[in-house]
Amino acid sequence: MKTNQTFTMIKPDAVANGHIGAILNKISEAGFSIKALKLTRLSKADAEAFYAVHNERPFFNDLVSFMTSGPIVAAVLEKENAVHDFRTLIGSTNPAEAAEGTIRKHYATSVGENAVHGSDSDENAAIEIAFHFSAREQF
Ligand code: IDP
Ligand code: MG
Repeated sequence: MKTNQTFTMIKPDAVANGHIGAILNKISEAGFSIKALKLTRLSKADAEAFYAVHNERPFFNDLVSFMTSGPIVAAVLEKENAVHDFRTLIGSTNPAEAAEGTIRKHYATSVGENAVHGSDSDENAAIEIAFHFSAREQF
């Protein structure tokens, strides 16, 4: 399994608020290279499958409806210790608890509408990358 890649989405809130460029810039400045990238939109079935681990949580329906509310940017990012370092770069799930300088501190509006996704393990990064990108879309 690769340990130098992670998967991210710029979520519908950040896309709608015009933050795609600023967030990609922050990602590049932090030393990640982009190995795959697309503007796309999740269907309800896509969002339910992607977040299946949360399907018993009280916020699940809100999460699926938010994640399907508009386009997202999906990307594969590469760097040493990609999963860990990207979680540090995005900050806590709740932007009120996110550290200064993190993407969520700057661009998230609430714990639900929190601007970006980042994989939480190498295993999930591989699953999430395969969910969104075919082999020929990855460089
Ligand atoms: P993460 O995105 O930081 O890994 P998770 O706990 O995996 O956070 O939750 C997945 C997503 O579900 C969050 O990014 C957020 O959009 C949403 N979410 C998590 N907790 C809550 C909550 O308490 N209320 C509303 N939405 C939540
Ligand atoms: Mg998570």
